[in-house]
Amino acid sequence: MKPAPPVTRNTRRTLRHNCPPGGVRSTCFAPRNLWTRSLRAVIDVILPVLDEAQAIPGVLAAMPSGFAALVVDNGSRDGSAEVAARHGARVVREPARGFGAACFAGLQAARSELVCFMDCDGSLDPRELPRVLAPVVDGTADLCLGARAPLPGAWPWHARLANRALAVELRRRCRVPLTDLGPMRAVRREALLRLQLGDRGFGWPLEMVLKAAAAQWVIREVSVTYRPRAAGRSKVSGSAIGTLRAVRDMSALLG
Ligand SMILES: Nc1nc2c(ncn2[C@@H]2O[C@H](COP(=O)(O)OP(=O)(O)O)[C@@H](O)[C@H]2O)c(=O)[nH]1
Ligand SMILES: [Mg+2]
Repeated sequence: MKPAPPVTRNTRRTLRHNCPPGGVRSTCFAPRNLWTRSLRAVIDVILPVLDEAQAIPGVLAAMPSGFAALVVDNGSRDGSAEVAARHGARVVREPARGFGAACFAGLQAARSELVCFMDCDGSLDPRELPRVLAPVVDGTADLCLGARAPLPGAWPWHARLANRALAVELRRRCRVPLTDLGPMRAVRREALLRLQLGDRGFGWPLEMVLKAAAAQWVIREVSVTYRPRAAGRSKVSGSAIGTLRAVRDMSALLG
């Protein structure tokens, strides 16, 4: 497969201008009856991992039946890949660094018709995956996100504020009905590949929503519990460097 093109100034302009003027569609591209068979298929769950050796066993143990963990590691130094393999996950090692690079590698390696994404730090409960997947299965959404309902201490205030502001901006620009840009997601694999996401850093989650909206996908969200990470250290919103990188990558997409 050809690598996705980088996000250029032109792509950004296209993203801005392609947001549907009348807002998102209310009927999904996928016909409803098409997905009934997917309920019986195993769903690949793409888990980007960077130094999560302590959290991985708990996350994998909570994976519901019908969902298969696909861990993508690109640079862990704590043996995360080995721990994940020992606990039953399929492991992909991606040489290119970056959060988006890991998500993209997982998407390419996945085999199921529908795929899910989630963080692997114990902050999200895999047992909530079926609820996030359901709108895609029943054909009422092309992309469904878990909107995080945080437990005390789960979310640094600055990250929560930034996320809400981003969701407001998305609603304003693209009329995407989201309150949060959450990491637990469900989507059709081939459709997502066709969106040709180009960001390989922390802009990946935002670019997914922007391009989905531009393609007039039906985007929905369901509430999911957000807990403090089980162990280890935050690489994104809980770290100054991670936050700066996320702001840089997302700002580049919003132009
Ligand atoms: N493979 C990979 N995973 C990453 C990278 N950065 C973050 N992650 C993973 O992405 C998920 C979210 O990161 P996290 O550190 O929890 O960010 P936070 O939720 O904003 O604090 C976790 O599963 C991390 O291990 C990266 O560069 N590569
Ligand atoms: Mg986290």
